[in-house]
Amino acid sequence: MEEKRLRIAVQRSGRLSESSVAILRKCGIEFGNGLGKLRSSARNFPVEILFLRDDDIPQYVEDGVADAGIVGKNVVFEKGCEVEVTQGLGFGRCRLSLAAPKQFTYSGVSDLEGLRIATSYPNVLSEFLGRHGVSADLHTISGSVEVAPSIGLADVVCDLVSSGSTLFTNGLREIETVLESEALLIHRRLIGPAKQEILDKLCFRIRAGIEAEKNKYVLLNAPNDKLERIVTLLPGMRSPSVLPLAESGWSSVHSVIGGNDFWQVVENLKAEGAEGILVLSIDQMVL
Ligand code: PRT
Ligand code: ZN
Repeated sequence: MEEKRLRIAVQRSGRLSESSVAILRKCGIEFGNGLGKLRSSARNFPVEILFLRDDDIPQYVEDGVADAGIVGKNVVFEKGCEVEVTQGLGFGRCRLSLAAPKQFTYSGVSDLEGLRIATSYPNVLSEFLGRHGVSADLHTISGSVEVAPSIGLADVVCDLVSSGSTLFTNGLREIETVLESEALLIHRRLIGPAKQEILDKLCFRIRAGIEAEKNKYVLLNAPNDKLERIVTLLPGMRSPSVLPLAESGWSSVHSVIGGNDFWQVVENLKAEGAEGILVLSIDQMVL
């Protein structure tokens, strides 16, 4: 009999831990925070959360110890495990980049031919160099890759970068992006129908949360003679809702706008005569 509980592995302690727990909680799943524990069963949804080291997650998912997991694309690609990518989660963004001492002159990947490159990502890097027909001498080290050039261990490094400050403080300059990464939800290849159903429900909720974060809900009042212009500024999901106000000659307009450019839209609305503009965050958005 197939167990009717989906086991999801998340990073126990590290950069992805907080956001992994937060995205599951945002799906309405209630569970303990795993402090000092390896696993936690949800109280109101058929999932069990396993708290593990991120490097182990792809293998555990391939082996079926976990049915699904949340882990960086960089780790999934490096491990090369037989798992399916369910969807990108939009957090934990970083890039795996090649970086060289500031004085290094770089004009293209072929300049790396024969150089010593220190990295914790030998598989992703080999694949990248192979694709560019370049062979280099890779040194696999597990941490503090950025110090390798200054201690004479390597000419160039290939490491994860987010703000770039680690490279900068070590006198290194980013020269090439090897992989753009974010946290991924992954799942095992052969997942039974009961677990697939739970996974589908989970994905539905995750997508509603991600979509909601990309948008804002806007409400405003407008004199009826300005409505036509104002409505053209607000595409909405289908089209904006327009409701009459108690005061004659005025309407209330409700719509959804993209979260990135909402300031520009608000300024345009105000310029066209909108008043009492409210911009609200959206919790979930089901399209
Ligand atoms: O203990 P465990 O094995 O579970 O964790 P870990 O130490 O291996 O991983 P952790 O928690 O450091 O990172 C987990 C995941 O977060 C990574 O696999 C990436 O997918 C993602 N991530 C996002 C990052 C970064 N941003 C990041 N900046 N992982 C590491 N870094 C490091 C990078 O290695 C470098 O040392 O941060 C430094 C660079 O940061 P900037 O901001 O100075 O550029
Ligand atoms: Zn790790």
